[in-house]
Amino acid sequence: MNAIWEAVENAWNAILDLTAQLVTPDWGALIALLPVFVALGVAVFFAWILLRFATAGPVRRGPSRVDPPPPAGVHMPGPSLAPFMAAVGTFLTFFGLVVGGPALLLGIGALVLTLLYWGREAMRDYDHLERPETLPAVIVGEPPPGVHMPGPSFRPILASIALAVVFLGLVFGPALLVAGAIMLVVALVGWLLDAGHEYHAVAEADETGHLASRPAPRYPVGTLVTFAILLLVGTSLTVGVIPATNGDGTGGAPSGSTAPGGSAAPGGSAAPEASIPVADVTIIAQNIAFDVTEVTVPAGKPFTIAFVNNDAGVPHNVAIHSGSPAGPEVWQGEIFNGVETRVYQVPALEAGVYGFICTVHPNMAGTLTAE
Ligand SMILES: [Cu+2]
Repeated sequence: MNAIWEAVENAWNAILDLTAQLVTPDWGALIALLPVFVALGVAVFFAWILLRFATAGPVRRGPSRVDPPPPAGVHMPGPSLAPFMAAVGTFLTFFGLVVGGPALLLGIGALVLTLLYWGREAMRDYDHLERPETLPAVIVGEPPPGVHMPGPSFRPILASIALAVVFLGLVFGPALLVAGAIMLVVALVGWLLDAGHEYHAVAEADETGHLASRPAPRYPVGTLVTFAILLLVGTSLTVGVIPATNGDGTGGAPSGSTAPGGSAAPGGSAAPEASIPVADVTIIAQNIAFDVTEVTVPAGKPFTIAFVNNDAGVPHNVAIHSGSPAGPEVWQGEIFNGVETRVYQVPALEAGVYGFICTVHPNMAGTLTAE
């Protein structure tokens, strides 16, 4: 009896092991195999295409292809190498854009030549076609029966404006990108609705036999105003008129511009004051000198020094020496070029009197008291 029971249990475990591989597969290994699956799919697709070709019946029954004659009054342009040449010219231009220098001139020259060739070919075609005076310069009134012309539309223009803003956003920042995306959605949805109306009108014309052209649209004043507001908001957010970014970037620029002209201490130090981060002590370096010669810090616990280097391109730092500026170094802050502000994290100091100096310029010195 026990033997039978054991056999049943073994069989059941085998079934469980088998199903476990299907229920909880090794996803990592499967994902690593994805390229193989894709390659298999591609191979199957090509095999299928090949099979279709092999089993397809003869398509060309005559000895050679017969060109269908175009209807009267319709002229088909002949075969032309011009598009291929223009493509080569465009490629050479882009190649020149990448490589630069004479290759760019060569590429632009090639493009212009190919386009001129195309234009000459088109002119020859036009001259050969019919004498200009017999051609109607402008189609007056309704198009010929059976031909439907889509009405005029502002949508393409609106979509191009939106697309331009999207590209600006890709260059300048997410705010403009979002504004551009909203504009694009507005323009494209409008376009889609127009196309829908057009389609329904054509379908209706199949019944009635008459299709009235859509009237010229009004100027899209509302949409344009919306676009303008979106652009304005997006630009404001990007430029920083509406504060969304931290003030460090904008604070650094004005202090940099005042530093060269600001020989007077108040004028020079007043500008960056607004952007100095909160710290236990603030020390400003300007004209290769510290603005203070005595600072007091809390003893027995870590503290911070906001160090403002207002000398453009000049390296400064703050280092703490025991006893006096000439004593052995206790701690050294990182040396960096101006104009920049950094907050030093200084480890706890025992109560006492220390000296602080700039490691690069030891004449910049002062007394630091920990208490
Ligand atoms: Cu210095």
